Amino acid sequence: MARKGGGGGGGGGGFHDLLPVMAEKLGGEGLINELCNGFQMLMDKEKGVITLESLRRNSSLLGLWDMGEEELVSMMREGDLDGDGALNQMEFCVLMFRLSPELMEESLYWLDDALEKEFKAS
Ligand SMILES: [Ca+2]
Repeated sequence: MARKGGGGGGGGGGFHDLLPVMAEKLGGEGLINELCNGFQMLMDKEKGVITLESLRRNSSLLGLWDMGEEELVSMMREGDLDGDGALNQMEFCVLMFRLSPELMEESLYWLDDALEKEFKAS
């Protein structure tokens, strides 16, 4: 009934498609909060960052994150801006926005601001 056809074809769907919908519903700030909640759910509780292992373990908890090992690995690689092998909250949020170009446009102001703070802080 609610099963989607699957069967190859398009570019994957999944959480990519969800972001613009969420953005509309929640507005910019609300979405950012949602993303950060996502981070909390996916992170390694002890380390306070998302590792490949915590991502693998927790992504299934979210249900909608229907991603294979390869996608997880490439997501980590793409998101890890400072190359320490883990995603911190900022890297995670930036990655989410990068994965959703539509949303990105609307949120550039926020990203700029956040990145500026991040770079100044480090
Ligand atoms: Ca990192």
